Amino acid sequence: MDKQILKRYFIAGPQDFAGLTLPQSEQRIKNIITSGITTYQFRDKGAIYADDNERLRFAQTLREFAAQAGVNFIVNDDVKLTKEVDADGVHLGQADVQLELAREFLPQNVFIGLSVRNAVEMQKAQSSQADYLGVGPIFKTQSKADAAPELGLAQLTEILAQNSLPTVGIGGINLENQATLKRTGLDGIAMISLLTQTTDLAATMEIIKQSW
Ligand code: TZP
Ligand code: MG
Repeated sequence: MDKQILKRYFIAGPQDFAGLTLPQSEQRIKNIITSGITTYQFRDKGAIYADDNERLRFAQTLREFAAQAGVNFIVNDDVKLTKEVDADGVHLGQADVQLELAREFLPQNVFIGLSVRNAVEMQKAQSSQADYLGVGPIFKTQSKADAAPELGLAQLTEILAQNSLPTVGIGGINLENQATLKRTGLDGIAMISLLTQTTDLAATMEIIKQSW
């Protein structure tokens, strides 16, 4: 896996656009996909679709849009959907389907990301079949209700010292702290609210691009 694709990693699903309809969320996600990100992770939580078909069509539309924009498309949690939309990768949490099972189920070229929340998980991840890691939350986040305690910069630096896999940082990343993270040895930053809630997407991306 080319770790360059982790640089500007955007995560979102309809739940991240409160009060918007599905078509409106789709348009917002498309705008962000073409704003300068390198990877988009399709992460949807909760029953927001009329049925499974609507969900599949929504994911498929974004997958095709991302491909045309030259942006990598990763599915959160769902290995079946990953296969159905022919995604570039899947991202798994510690409580999701086992990495080994996902590897068996998916085509060889599909890469697998794994969430790491602390030093113990970081240690274990080193001998796993993960292609890349997502480490966090680094700072306090409003976007994940069941998020683990934040690591903070000192602990992040400490656990990155025992890591040799491509890694993206996540959780509470904003315009003030994103540049600092560059010095921790991360390969990229994963963001929800920084991109979904900005009032000036182009200007926000311009600033991010100076570091990442
Ligand atoms: N996993 C750990 S923190 C987080 C996820 C999905 C949410 C990140 O969202 P934000 O808005 O960038 O803090
Ligand atoms: Mg998960």
